[in-house]
Amino acid sequence: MTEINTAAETAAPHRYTAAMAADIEARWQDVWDAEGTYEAPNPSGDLAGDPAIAARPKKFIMDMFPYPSGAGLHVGHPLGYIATDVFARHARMSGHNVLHTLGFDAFGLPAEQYAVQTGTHPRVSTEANMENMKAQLRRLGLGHDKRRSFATIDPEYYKWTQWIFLQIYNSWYDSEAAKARPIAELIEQFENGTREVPGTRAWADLTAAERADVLGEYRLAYASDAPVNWCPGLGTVLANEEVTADGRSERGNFPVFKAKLRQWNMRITAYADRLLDDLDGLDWPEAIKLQQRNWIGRSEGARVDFQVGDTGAITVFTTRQDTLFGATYMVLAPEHDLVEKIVPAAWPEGTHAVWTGGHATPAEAVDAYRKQAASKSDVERQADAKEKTGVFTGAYATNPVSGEQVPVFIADYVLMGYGTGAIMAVPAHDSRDFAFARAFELPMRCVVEPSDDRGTDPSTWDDAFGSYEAKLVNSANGEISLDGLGVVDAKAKITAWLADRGIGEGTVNFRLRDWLFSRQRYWGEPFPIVYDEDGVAHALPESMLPLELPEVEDYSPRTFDPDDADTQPETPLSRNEEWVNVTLDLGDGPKKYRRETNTMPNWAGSCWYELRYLDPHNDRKLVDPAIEQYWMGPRDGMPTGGVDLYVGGAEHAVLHLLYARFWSKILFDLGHISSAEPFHKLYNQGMIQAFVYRDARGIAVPAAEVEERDGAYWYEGEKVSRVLGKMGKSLKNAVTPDEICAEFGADTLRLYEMAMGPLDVSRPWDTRAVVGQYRLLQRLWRNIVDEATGEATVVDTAPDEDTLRALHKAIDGVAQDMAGMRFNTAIAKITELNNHLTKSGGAISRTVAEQLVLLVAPLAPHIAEELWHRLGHTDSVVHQDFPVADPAYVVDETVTCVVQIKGKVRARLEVSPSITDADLEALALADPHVVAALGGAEIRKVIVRAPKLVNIVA
Ligand code: ANZ
Repeated sequence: MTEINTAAETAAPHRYTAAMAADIEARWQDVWDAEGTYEAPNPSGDLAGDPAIAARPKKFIMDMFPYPSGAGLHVGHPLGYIATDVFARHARMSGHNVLHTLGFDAFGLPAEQYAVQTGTHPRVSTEANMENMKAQLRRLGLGHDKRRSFATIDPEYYKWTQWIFLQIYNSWYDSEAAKARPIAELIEQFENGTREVPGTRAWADLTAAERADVLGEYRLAYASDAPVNWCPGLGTVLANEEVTADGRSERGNFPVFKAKLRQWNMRITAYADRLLDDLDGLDWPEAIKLQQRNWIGRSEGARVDFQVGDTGAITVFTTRQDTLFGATYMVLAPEHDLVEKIVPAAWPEGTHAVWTGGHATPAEAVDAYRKQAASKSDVERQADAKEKTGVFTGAYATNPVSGEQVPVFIADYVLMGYGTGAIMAVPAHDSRDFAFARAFELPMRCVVEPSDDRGTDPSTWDDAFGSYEAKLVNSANGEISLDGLGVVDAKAKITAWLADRGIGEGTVNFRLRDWLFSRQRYWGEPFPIVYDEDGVAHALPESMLPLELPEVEDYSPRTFDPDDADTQPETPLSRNEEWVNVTLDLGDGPKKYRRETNTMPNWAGSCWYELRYLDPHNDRKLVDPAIEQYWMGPRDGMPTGGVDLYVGGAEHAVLHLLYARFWSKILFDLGHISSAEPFHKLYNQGMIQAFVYRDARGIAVPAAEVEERDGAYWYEGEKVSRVLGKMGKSLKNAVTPDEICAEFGADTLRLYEMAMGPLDVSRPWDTRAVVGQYRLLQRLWRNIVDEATGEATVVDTAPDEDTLRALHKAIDGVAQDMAGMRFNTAIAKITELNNHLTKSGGAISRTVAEQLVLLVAPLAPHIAEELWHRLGHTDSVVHQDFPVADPAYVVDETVTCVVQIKGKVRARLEVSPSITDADLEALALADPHVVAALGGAEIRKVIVRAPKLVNIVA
């Protein structure tokens, strides 16, 4: 405790102190819980309540829910929770039915890593962590509807996560209708012949396994053997979104390799266009929209076929089909299937020595190069600065417009997972191709005339000329000429020409890949899938959900040497024979099955949790349609519906937000919900940063024990350096909300966090500054309560004009700030009003006191509730109407100020009655009439009598 609580307490037993705050806060939290103060009624169902409240306009205000981490909360974590709470309280006081609650995202790697490190079962450690966090959060007085809270690990919750998985598994994307449809409708089309069955045989002639394979090509959740990101260090595969730009795991920072493993995927690529298009209607920060657009990465271009003798054609994807005449060689990704087919037995006559890599045959060269490429990540392979490597396959292809035979290489700068895994190389106009062509002494042809003065001979250039702002040259054969056209027109012309001849077509390519959906971990939702004796997958019927995660002794992931790419994952659930091997009746009598032993990724549970908040106890549906429609359905300005406000960190720009949007769209298509988007408005709060102090060795020292002296920082007598960084245990600078609540109370903490600056800006924590907000609450208290008796000191006489103006200006400003989430300026206005009342002296009017308390209520709800009751009310402040400003007192009253020069009136100014002498003097001297009258004469003296008179002696 600091010196704030002194002996003065004895003289003033009813002063607002930390002890008093603790008492008030605990008392009201209990009352709120007991009375269900924050419960928001649904229009129907088990959470239906007062129909008059359910008839109000609704607001669904949500935070990104927390992981129950072992470290507990530091003061940075609740910044967003406090902000949504203030916003929700204001919305509630402004006539809305407000849904605000918080659950826990409790499956997944972080919780599991913690369990493994501490040697406790993840359920035990996760539940303990949740209890701890719940207590920490409760202390903050957050107005959550607790009936709606849950954790993603609750079987009643993940039953529906599994159910949604089955919906996705049992649907396909109909690209004509541009929506998901039940797989049964596809089967019907195959059966009755309205859709052709891929391959040569009829549906009726296929075995069950063959049918399953065909359907697997359509299902929105499907198993595939495509190369995946394998992370031996974590012992699991990862989604592209979980791999960093330098090819390592986002969690743990281990190397990630490409490996062919059979894994579950979600066909998110089917939704690429809709995920892009619907961004336009969302009220999200532009930066986040841009990140999603880039991640989806829509590229318009063309596919073009290059014939390889009579072996077949190599299809390339290019965004610069206009440069086709300049394609002087080709490159296949080393893993491309065509490579084996085109490689000849021997090097063709006269093959350039640099192209062979010193190998005796093309097959040998290709083999050696493939091995080398496999050990690199996609990012390493694509690094611009890196020297280009590759090898000639021995094959040539025909450029379809120039008719030239161009050599075909394999090189790691071409990726298998993008476009067609093959490119036409245009070294004169693409930098990577330019570098490669230089290294391998390949020809270059300029087909877009450089707009600078480098000329048209690429052999004299330093780099490719890649600009779009130029005209085509050297691009004509007997049938088509692009010469003289701009890039855009040339593209259109060549694309049509290729399409006419059936050797190309315009196409759109996406960077987005399907979402790798299985993990080799214990702590996740089990898949509701079993395999029969032929290995054919079967969905469990809804009646068998939830499929509970078995209690096991050995839940640890099998991890490997992080650098050993040749390892194979082992799922913890597979060690559990009794659980894995089961006899089930799936409708055709009891049979033996083997369960899927992968688990879902931690993103699954957060893909749809907003929906469950709406109707958390429904055991027949994931959400009742009428209830979903009420809280999230489309409405004016929200054509795709969604949560009214979603607050969280910007780090979730792609992962969680993209996955959740994808699931919403599927559920929407299948008719389960009316909102095609989960989150209408997104807001990213800034971070609370903290100073990090480091000793001479660069090691962080405990921030709380550092002293400031003579402008320097000292720890145990040693000078330390100070920089602003993240807050956290590892940097020894974490401050917990518990400490601050103990020292000042939760209301002070709430006010301080909201007052620190604009919500979306990062700000440094400064424990010494917290006391400022504590003092504000003390002054507020003293303005209303007698510190000797504890009684309210207000009087029933009407406030004076000045006070009315101060009050209504504050009301007006605070209301606007609250709606605009500018809580820092709202606090400044409340402080100003409170100071005005302090200065006026004497008891304040009851109406002023009451309205002040109502203004404070969203920000500091405990002290507001206490003062409200001390003012004689018996109902909660939470449900009072927020004050409304009387416009008559809001407009600034002005007075006319006369400006005289040498005794003559030269100007009249309309000014505020409270203007200072200095401001008034400045205003007068800047007035154009005054400037003109002075005509540059030297000013000898200015006499100011604010607000009415300025006298200038020149
Ligand atoms: C010829 C060309 C000429 C290209 C030129 C570019 C400039 P975005 O915009 O990202 O979609 N490309 C295609 N598939 C590739 C793969 N699997 N691995 C590596 N590169 C690939 O990029 C499309 C361009 O990237 C394509 O257009 C292709 O090179 C290359 F002056 O084709 B271009």
